[in-house]
Amino acid sequence: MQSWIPFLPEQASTVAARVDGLYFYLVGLTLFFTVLIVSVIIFFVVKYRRRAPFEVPRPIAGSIKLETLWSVIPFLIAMSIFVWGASVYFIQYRMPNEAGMTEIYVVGKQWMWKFQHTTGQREINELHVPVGRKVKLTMTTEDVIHSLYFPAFRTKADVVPGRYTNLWFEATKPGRYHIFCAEYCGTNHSGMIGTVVVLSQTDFDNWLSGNANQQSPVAAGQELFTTTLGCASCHNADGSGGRGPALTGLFGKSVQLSGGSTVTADEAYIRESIINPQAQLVMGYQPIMPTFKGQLSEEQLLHLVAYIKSLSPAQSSGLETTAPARSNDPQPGTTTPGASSMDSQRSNPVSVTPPSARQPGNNNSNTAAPSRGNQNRR
Ligand code: HEC
Ligand SMILES: [Cu+2]
Repeated sequence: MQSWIPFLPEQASTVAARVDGLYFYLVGLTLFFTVLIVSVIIFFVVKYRRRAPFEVPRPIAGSIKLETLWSVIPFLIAMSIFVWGASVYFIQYRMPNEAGMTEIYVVGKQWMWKFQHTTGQREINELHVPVGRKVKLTMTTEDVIHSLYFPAFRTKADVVPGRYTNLWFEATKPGRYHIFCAEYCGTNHSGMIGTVVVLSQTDFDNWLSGNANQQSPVAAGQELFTTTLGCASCHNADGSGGRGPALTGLFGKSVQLSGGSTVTADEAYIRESIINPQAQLVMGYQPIMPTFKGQLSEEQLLHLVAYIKSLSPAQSSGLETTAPARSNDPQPGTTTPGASSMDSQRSNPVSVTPPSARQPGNNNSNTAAPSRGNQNRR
């Protein structure tokens, strides 16, 4: 299809052909009706042209048969688009709940894409993935809304401040394909591009081992948890409880909240528990956990989430990309972290976070707007 008309990017994922099929159906329908209507217009213009200066046309009383027909046919056509579209949508956006998916963490930022593999390898504006394996992306952004778009895979999803979204794909052809940001995000939006490099499984394994000297997200999260942030003074590092609840087996479990409601502990819930612990109090516990808002970068938060997930045997969450976040905080990206960390000290009788725990890279957390000033930070 690609070769004779350079109309669409290469089809390089399992959903690409389905998306294109739907697309061609829509284009075909549009062409068919355009041609039909234009021909009928021309035909009628000629056939019913005025032949005499004072000609009066014959009145038409209407036709039930005709009216039913021109209601029912468009209805069926519209429904066929709906059913077909919905089925492709669900295949594309429902996260396959499979063990052994390649997991990748994504943080968008004005104006770059940062990727991290579960084995620790970091990449900027370049992403290496294996062919023929399902890849799950867990994504967020440090500043404004961006949208991660892989044209050759026919898939894209927004990344939203304060929220995790997910995307999956399975590449079918080794090669190099475009990555775009598909959401206008400021001056250099058009430069927020990259390359996804699809490798055979052996090449991918080689690539991974060639870049293997980096700390994995789980290890980084564990370090934050036990030493840097002192979470372990309340939640024991082995996962058993202390002043705070046990975190072993938390991920995927449903949690009883103090209001009596329950919530499933997914990535968004864990993030919220760290950023805004008072928002959803676990039943039977006092609100003594300090907020860590403004003290952690999105990457560090992802590392903590990865570590807490690793304390649970079943890893895949089945989150959908469109799952709404439960955040009570409408725009965490634009709050003033300095002010909230002052709050945290007031509402926090047992502050266990020494000032030195702040990462040097995060000192900017005292400035209000994270976007403009720090674009060269990392
Ligand atoms: C001062 C003690 C304390 C510290 C320090 C602390 N927590 Fe907590 N944490 C608690 C308490 C108490 C709760 C239960 C009440 C609540 O939900 O806020 C809790 C709840 C949680 C929950 C939700 C648990 C569940 O069962 O739903 C998570 C996740 C969590 N903490 C992670 C962390 C992380 C990560 C850190 C370090 C960045 C941390 N905590 C630091 C006391 C603490
Ligand atoms: Cu962008």
